[in-house]
Amino acid sequence: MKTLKIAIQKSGRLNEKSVEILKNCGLSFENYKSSLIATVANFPLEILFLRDDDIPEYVQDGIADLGIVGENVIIEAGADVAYLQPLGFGKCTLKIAVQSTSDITELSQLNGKAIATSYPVILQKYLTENNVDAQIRNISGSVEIGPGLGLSDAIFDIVSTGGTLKSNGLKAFKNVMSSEAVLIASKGMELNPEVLELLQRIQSVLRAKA
Ligand code: PRT
Ligand code: ZN
Repeated sequence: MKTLKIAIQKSGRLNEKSVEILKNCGLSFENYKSSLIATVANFPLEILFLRDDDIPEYVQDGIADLGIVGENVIIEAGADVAYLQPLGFGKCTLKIAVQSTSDITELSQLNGKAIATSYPVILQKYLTENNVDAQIRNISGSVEIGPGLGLSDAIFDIVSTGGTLKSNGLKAFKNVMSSEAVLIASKGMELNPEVLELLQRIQSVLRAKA
């Protein structure tokens, strides 16, 4: 029997809930923070602990058979993977925001403006669909400080409570996509018997919670 590999986030917002859902499926493994790989004692499965950004590609390329990652990260990576199950955690919305004093109220007012983001692919697709010609500034973090520093006129980022926007003097302007953590598989692995067994266990954990 082939030992499956599942990639989950090593540390960050999705780590704890990803570990929890696997443990609730009855899987027994040590969650050593320093170890990048854990072997499940009672199921043919190994767990790889990775940066979330690397998970879509690992699954697409079959290095990992399964993965748990935010939908936003999969779409940004353009990964070709099978979606098996939304998991109900890591929920957020990707929004365009402007300074709370800004008079921008229509998308067309972003023409010729600069927008800072760590999600250039998702943003470009949205702007193109809406015929907006704006300059995208791709930065890897702390995009919220962009407008205050004069780096950009707007930002495109993940929002959950809205607290970060508020404390940086920003207001949400457009909702572009909503996202949550999802279980994905390499194309072709969806019908593997162990994958199906694990999927069924995850679905019953989710049903018990609902
Ligand atoms: O180290 P690694 O690369 O693995 O992690 P990371 O730092 O890239 O990601 P991490 O752990 O921050 O987030 C992982 C995933 O959680 C994201 O890809 C989303 O799918 C999901 N998620 C859910 C969020 C949030 N909620 C969220 N609030 N990701 C980030 N945030 C950030 C956001 O970027 C902003 O800075 O939180 C801030 C806003 O939060 P509020 O509550 O103030 O609105
Ligand atoms: Zn990341």
